[in-house]
Amino acid sequence: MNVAATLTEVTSNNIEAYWMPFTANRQFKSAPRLLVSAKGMYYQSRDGRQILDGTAGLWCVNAGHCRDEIVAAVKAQVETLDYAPAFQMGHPAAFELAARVAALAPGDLDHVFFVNSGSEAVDTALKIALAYHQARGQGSRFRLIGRERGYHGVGFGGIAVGGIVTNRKAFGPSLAADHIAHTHNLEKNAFSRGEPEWGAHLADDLERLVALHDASTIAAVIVEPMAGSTGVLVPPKGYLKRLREICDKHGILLIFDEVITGFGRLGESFAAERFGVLPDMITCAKGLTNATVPMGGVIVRKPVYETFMKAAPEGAIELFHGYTYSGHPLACAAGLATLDVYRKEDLFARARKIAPSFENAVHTLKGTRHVIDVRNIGLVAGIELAPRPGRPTARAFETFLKCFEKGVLIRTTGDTIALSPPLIVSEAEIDRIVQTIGDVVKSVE
Ligand code: PXG
Repeated sequence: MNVAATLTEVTSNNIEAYWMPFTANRQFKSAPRLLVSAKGMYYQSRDGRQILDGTAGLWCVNAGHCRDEIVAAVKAQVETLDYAPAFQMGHPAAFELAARVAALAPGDLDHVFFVNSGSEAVDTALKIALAYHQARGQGSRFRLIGRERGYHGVGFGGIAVGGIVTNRKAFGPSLAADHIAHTHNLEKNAFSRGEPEWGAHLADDLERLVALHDASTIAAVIVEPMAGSTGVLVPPKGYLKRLREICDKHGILLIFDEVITGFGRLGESFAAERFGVLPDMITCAKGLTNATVPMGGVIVRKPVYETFMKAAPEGAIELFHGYTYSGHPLACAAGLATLDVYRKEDLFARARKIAPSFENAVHTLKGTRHVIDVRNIGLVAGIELAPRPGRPTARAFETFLKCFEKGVLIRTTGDTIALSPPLIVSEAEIDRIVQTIGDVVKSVE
């Protein structure tokens, strides 16, 4: 047992105060699952078990846990410069990290606005889109388009364009938003490997919204190039290209929400590169710092940034937006060290190389009781189970609990198991994850 881990105890006296996010609080607190340390591919649980991480935390620890180089960089930074004001002041690491991220991003995506999470990245990108159109005299473009089943975090902007009903229904009306159709279709695409053949035409749904609202009212379209949280929806072949074309035709900005897909998850630095489609903005977070310190960013194409620089009077602030912790020194140190690890170990290429083994392994679950689909791309897979009659999500959640008991961390969303292991995962670890899921799924009712 790690000594530090024993210092703080969760007891019946202190378990109540923490209101846990996206968690069934009452159920969790009756039987807590606690992690106390981590290294490489493994967590250690409070009861001293090694837990194989099949999900890179929450899709974020792409280089594996507690990497020495990243830990050392954060330690050195906190001893040197703990904080610097983010407005009208700067510190060198923020500039260096922005330049490094811009160099990784494709095309002329070469300016970076730093934030502290994926949700803030999304809200920032949406605000940039609205202000961009205003700066070039098209202020009537106030509408934002997302996609059914989309997840863009939990800010008011993100839930306006998001398409997951439970995340929106309690929070009232917000921004002017509408949604194109999602791309999920089991009849056509079940058990596809990589990008499904069917469905490029679903991008044309954007034309329906243009006809309904008129292009002159639409500022931007935001989609996850591969939808993660909703249960791993891989874009159909040609779909994203078509979306790009329709946006271009109507002067609409295209935003890729790459909070999950950024930093190697699909075997390239960004999904934009993987799919050969250049959006106007990319939102990122998670893998940017290997989740060691919270950080997100919006990567913006040169003409968008230049529009702001040209529109504002000399000496004026060009964008009235920012956070106390934008470009926080610790996050920047973690980000720089993380990008060094990715480069030194060529981890994006490693993900690309091991992806076929991962694909083969997850598809061995085809034919297992309850499994109605397996889909995958890069180091992501979705294994969809038939819902238990009358009790949707119960079968998948029970699978999650039993896998955890067997020492494997998976993630479930609805009735889909989502896998996204750190990019350092070995073939043997992939096999163990898949084998455990297979055994458990067979055993649950
Ligand atoms: N956009 C996308 C595409 C995301 O996946 C966010 C924005 C919000 O990021 P923050 O940092 O504000 O949480 C996300 C986050 C899951 C899961 O298991 C996914 C996310 C977060 C937690 C769990 O599906 N994605």
